[in-house]
Amino acid sequence: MSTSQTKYPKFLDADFEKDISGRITPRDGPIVLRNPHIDDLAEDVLYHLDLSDKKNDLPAMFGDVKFVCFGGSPKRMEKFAHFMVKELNINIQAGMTLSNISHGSDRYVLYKVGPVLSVSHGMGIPSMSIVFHEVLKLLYHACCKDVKLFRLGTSGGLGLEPGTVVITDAAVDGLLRPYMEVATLGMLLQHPAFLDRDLCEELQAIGSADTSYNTVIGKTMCTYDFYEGQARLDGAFCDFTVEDKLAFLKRIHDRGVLNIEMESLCFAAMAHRAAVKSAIICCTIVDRLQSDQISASHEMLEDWQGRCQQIVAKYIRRHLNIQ
Ligand code: R2B
Ligand code: URA
Repeated sequence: MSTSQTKYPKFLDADFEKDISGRITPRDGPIVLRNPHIDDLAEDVLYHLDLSDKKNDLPAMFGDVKFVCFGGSPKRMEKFAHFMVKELNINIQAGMTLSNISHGSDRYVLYKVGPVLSVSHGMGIPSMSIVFHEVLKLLYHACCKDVKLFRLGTSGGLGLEPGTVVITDAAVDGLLRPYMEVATLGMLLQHPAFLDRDLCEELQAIGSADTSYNTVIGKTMCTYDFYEGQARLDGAFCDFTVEDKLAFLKRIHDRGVLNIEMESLCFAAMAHRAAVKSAIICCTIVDRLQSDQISASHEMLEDWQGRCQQIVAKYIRRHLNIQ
């Protein structure tokens, strides 16, 4: 089996605008699927979301969606949905309540609050990949336009005070490579993980208005593991020394990596491939140059995660002209 990079077959090369380096320019407009097979399906079952383009009227349910906010934990995304109800001044009538639209699947949660979807993605690239495929198809079937995607998450920071907000301008893998490698038909395909610079800067400007914490832009390293993959000494296994760990973390820090988490590469690569504007905004919950263990209190963690939610909510309100 070949492990070299392979060119996409012609039919997948949708005519998105690209710059000289091959970077697809993210753009507004309808969601385009780079898959000619979808329209041949008699029914498209979005299995992990418990939705289908035949059994559900997806344009009626989701046609007005403009912002999709992803986050790891189902509880956190439920909380974010309730937070957005307040932020968007949505009036939930007596006897009505927000409900998890994907409750029949038990894999992910999906809440809709006006034009905002709040979706959980679980932990790691495989889990992120599944929900991203299905959410993108959902947006396509629903004929959504001008959609922006956000990942709100937690991460380990490098030389940053815990609670700092990091906005990712490029996601890299554990070897500092700026693409996600996917084994496809026995070949390794490389999908570049670029993000939209304008969106990064707008979010940073919003975050920087609150001077009680720092909001910074930089590279995010995405790993396939929380422990050895992130140079932790406190997993069940470890074959390296304290010095090895620190030398690695300092080396990646010198190359511009500000934080480490587990989904950015997939999220950025899939959004880039779809030419959809997207951003990754994570709080740091530990300084990895100081510690491996996460020992902040529950209240502290909630407070730090709330910072990302508030920045994204302010962005959404601004773009919906809500004062
Ligand atoms: C951040 O936190 C999780 C691991 O604790 C993982 O999903 C990530 O990216
Ligand atoms: N999430 C990660 O993946 N790593 C950390 O160190 C903290 C949160």
